[in-house]
Amino acid sequence: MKPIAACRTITWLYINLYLVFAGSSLAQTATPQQYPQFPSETPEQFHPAQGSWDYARREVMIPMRDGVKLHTVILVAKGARNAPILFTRTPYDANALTSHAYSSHLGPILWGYDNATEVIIEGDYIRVVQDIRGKYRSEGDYVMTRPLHGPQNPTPVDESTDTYDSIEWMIHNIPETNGKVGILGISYDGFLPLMAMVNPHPALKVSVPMNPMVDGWMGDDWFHNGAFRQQNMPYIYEQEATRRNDEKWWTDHFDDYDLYMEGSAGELGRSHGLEQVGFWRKLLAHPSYDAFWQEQAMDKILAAQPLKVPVMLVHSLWDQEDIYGAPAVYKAIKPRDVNNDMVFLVMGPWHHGQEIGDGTTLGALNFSTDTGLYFRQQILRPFLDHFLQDSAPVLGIAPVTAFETGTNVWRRLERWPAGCERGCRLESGHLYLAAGQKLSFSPAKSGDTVFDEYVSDPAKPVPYRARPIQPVAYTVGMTWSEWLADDQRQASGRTDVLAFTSEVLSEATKISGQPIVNLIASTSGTDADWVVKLIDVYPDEVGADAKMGGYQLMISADIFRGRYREGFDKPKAITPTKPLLYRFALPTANHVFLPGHRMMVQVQSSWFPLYDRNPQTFVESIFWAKPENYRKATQRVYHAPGQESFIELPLVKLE
Ligand code: PG9
Repeated sequence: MKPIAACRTITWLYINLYLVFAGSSLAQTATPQQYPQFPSETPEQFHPAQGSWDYARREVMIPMRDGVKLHTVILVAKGARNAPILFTRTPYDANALTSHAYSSHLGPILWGYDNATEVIIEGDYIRVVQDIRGKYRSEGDYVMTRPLHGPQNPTPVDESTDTYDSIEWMIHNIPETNGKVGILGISYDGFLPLMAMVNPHPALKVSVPMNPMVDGWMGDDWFHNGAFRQQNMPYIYEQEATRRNDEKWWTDHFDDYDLYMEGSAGELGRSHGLEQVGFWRKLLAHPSYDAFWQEQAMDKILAAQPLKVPVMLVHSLWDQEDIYGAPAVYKAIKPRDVNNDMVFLVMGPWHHGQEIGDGTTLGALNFSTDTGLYFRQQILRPFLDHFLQDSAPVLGIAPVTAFETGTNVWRRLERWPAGCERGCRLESGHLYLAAGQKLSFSPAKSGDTVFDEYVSDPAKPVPYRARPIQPVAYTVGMTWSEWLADDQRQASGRTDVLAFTSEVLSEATKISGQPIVNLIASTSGTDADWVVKLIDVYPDEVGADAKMGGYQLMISADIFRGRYREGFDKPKAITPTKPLLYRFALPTANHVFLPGHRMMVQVQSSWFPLYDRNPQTFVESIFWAKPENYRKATQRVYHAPGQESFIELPLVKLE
């Protein structure tokens, strides 16, 4: 809105006050001054001359059913006809996702996050990327992973209706399309293709949720089994403080370990003004698995929906952000896929989203081949082409394509979990945490020592990776994405970590599926966290790759907050010193422990600062634990007859 002439002086005064008191960023949002006799050299709107480009770029505002308009970028290769649409919806800036290079060619433009570039270019797809409501150039209100209309969302609109309305508009307003739409995306943008499967538009022919956020409490971004992932606080801050993420989190520490030692997560949030943003207030109000979380868990929602759209769920075996989501949705909806031709699963040796980039290495691991490129060319492209191209080429991909780590080969499987294509079966095997910090497939004997113990001190929590600890970030030099593949030797030598180790394996031991922890443990406190890590210990010398000598590679690991032992919605104090069963599932693995390697299980009571510290004294909400609540505790892990701690392994046996 332009200021009327009489108000000019006052407006100018205010602008100067803004500049003085609030910093220059506010000046950008102030009403621009107009000097007709000396006009701005910047046009109201700039239109790039696209004549030399090999594609057309259109930016449109697509109206939703409630009148809100969503900013949408449409990229169409010149000469395209009857082309299917690959659609991504995002809270991460549609312009940034479609402007990665200064080029007149579509390929370089599409490099990066969410863009399976080879697939789009070679398949002549129309690429559409949209800002979801409330973010960047779209109108409307933003709500974190906006729940479906219902008890958690009283409005008539949600990500499902917005997808429907957008597709309806696209098939009628993009003349080059064949009217078939596929939706794909990673993480938050992978949650959105799941939302698209609820009351889907008939033109939606396929959905590809990659590393989707599915259940924020159970095992994805916000909590794991009740332990809060506090290093995501900067994400919440930047994502919700402003529409365009231009307000940045700050820290006075180089090492995140020091930052999060300052106090509880609640206090840290308060010191940063985080309570101004709605999602943080909701997190503070819902530390347990109550209706707020249960009613927006996408696996539960989709299990109750008819299955109408073929879906390819893409999972990363070392996903440091959403390791729960894709396998959970597969488990929830697979029973509806009676002909085994609608629900596909791909699992690769990747960190979060790595399938879209170079998949040759992950931290120290080297797979000797680009597993990301293989996924895009041999799995994703045939899948999309089959369902979206008018020529509908033969599908040719297996219902499950799983990379087997250790042996480093792709397996084509009929279902998940399944040990192999044929000639084997899955069998549960108990791997016992035994006396003398040994691991064994035989149960405890009388005469064995009853327990091992350690002191967990919240004043010196176990770092989840070697210090200094970097923030959760993807900028140059940041290695957050690799942390699940870090060498665990940095933890195994600590006095507050128990490391149970097997003999050297004489034959290959393969697991496919989720290991289940059965820990019999006690604490001298009234609350405790239990971190259990299943590790592959490499031989001391690895001829082919010397740096892997003695490497301790996590295969499957997670944290469990003890107060939820009797139910995730029922936090309860733990009876001190009483041995109790803690039973929980670890993330999906598909791994072969090779001969010459050893298995290891590490147990510890903190994974800091990724997870907030358990004060080890029961308090109503750990978000608000006071300094005096943080106390040392003696933790015991039992391994006596009748009190055996073990991990149920999904062992693959040859028939
Ligand atoms: N893991 C990120 C996220 C997903 C959903 C909610 C919040 C964060 C992401 O990479 O998008």
